[in-house]
Amino acid sequence: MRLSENPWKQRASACLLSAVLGLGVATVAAQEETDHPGVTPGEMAYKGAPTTMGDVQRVISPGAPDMTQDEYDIATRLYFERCAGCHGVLRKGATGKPLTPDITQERGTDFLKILINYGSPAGMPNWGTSGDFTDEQIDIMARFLQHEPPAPPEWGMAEMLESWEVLVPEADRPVKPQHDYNVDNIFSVTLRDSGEIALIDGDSKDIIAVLKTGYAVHISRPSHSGRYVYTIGRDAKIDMIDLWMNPPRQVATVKIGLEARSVETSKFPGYEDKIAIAGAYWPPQFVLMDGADLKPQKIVSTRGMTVGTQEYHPEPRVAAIVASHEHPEFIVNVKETGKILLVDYSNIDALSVTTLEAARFLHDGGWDSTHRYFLTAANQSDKIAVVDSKEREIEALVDVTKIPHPGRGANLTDPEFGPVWVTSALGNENVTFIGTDPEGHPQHAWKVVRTLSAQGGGSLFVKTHPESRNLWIDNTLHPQESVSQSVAVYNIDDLDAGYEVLPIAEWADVGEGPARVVQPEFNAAGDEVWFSVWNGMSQVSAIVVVDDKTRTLKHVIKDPRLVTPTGKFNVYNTRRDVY
Ligand code: DHE
Repeated sequence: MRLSENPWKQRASACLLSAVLGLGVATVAAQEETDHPGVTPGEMAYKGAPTTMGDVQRVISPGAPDMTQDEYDIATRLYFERCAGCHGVLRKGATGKPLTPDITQERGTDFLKILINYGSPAGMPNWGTSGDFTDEQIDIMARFLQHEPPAPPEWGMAEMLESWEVLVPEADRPVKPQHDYNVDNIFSVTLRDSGEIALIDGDSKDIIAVLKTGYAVHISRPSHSGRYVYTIGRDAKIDMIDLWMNPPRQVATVKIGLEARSVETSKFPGYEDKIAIAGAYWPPQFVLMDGADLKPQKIVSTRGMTVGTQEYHPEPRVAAIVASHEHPEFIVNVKETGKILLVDYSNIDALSVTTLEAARFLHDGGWDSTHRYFLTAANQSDKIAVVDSKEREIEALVDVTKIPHPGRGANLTDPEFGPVWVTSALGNENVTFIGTDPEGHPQHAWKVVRTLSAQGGGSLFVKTHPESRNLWIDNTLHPQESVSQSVAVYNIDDLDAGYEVLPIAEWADVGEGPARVVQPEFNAAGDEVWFSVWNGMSQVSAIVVVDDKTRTLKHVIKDPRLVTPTGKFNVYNTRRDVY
């Protein structure tokens, strides 16, 4: 399956009906003239790639309007493709409001139709007046939402084992690299819409291999040794790639659910490369696997109570996962419950999981420079949770501004405040510095010590490197082209001087298309920074390599095989958590 031709047209799950509850018709009608009030097309494309969920069992609910089977199938598909990302597969509410029959039946078909048609200022797109949904689709959707939500199938051990394949057994793999590439400087690049990754040699900038992987791979994580790369598709398919083979290729694969975003491998001394973990969006669970061949060992459900109000949530999705350097543990973010799990893998048969209470809608995050503290965004709570991985406790919950989105964040030494970890934000232009040195700078630890401005909101990723004096900030989802197609860069030694803007997409010269610039990533030496110029599927995309010291263009990688590149993962920096 392929994603739509143009990711910016996908209007995916952008909080459809997020303001259904409580909005009057007059307010709605007032929005008629604007296209997708409150949400940029970039944000919509970001929030919801079509899901890969399969068929579901039809549920007919008392009190809900009639539907034919065909209508039900259309509505189910539309809902999973466009709404589930915000409202949840089971419609219990995620970052969008709940849409369960007790609420929707009270509103009624006509009210729901108007809201779907016109949208709302709170972020619900005007699906009808924008031309995305036909009148018929709106009518079907308004009736569908009044029925109990259908649940996609579960995915347990039997299904995992069925999908599990060892393509090259460990005994048949090479005992040393079969090529001369510098493995540590290989980049694994997500080719989002073609269901592939590209392995690019960081030294020559040549494409070493393009491999078919899961659907719209989300991230790549190398094993601790750097020999293997694990990729996770949005369809929850993991591919394990042996970088020592010539050319590198998959040696094992398994599907751990129907939707997923995270994969990681063990890093604690004595367990390097031994255990892999992946987290699913659906079913809500994580699974531990053999690091050498992905054989699934233990599945753990994340269904349970939320922090704070302690309400049951039926689909808490697994977001970022990192491997602890202090204990044989994985640190697992559970989005909807706001809990962070410490999963001790030293005895998988008597698995011990410690639950830390953070804040709701945990998303992405990364380590401080000492690799003791894990800082992670609770993005709808506008907080950064800090986990002390040594003491195995929450160290702090730091208030930040609207929708922090760090990726893994950036570590640098602030001239005034000492070691800090930095995040940018989706919701505003703030680039927030948080002190991370409780020993040397206790007065600044876990406080926002500095706030810089990026070019605007819509930023997804920041990056620096211990060898660099620059802090790079993208603005991928900014509505203005001149901003989303360029990056801002600050001099770490003179932060007050403001930022310089580099026209990355212009340098790539890719012709027509949104050409959004996304995710700075350094090479192993820390003297080059790579950016993806992310265009539509039938348009030209590119990777732009910038000389970090001079901030000048060094190289443009353009190749018909580079379809919609987004995330790039340098083997050395990713396996060593350098950022
Ligand atoms: Fe991501 C990381 C989820 C949309 C590019 N993204 C992550 C992580 C999660 C996540 C949970 C952390 C993984 C980890 O560290 O273990 N992303 C989601 C979504 O739920 C969301 C909002 C919508 C969706 O349906 O997937 C989403 N993400 C996107 C995009 O549209 C991006 C920009 C392009 C793409 O490839 O799809 C995108 N996400 C990335 C990248 C990372 C990431 C490049 C890793 C950053 C890093 O430096 O580690």
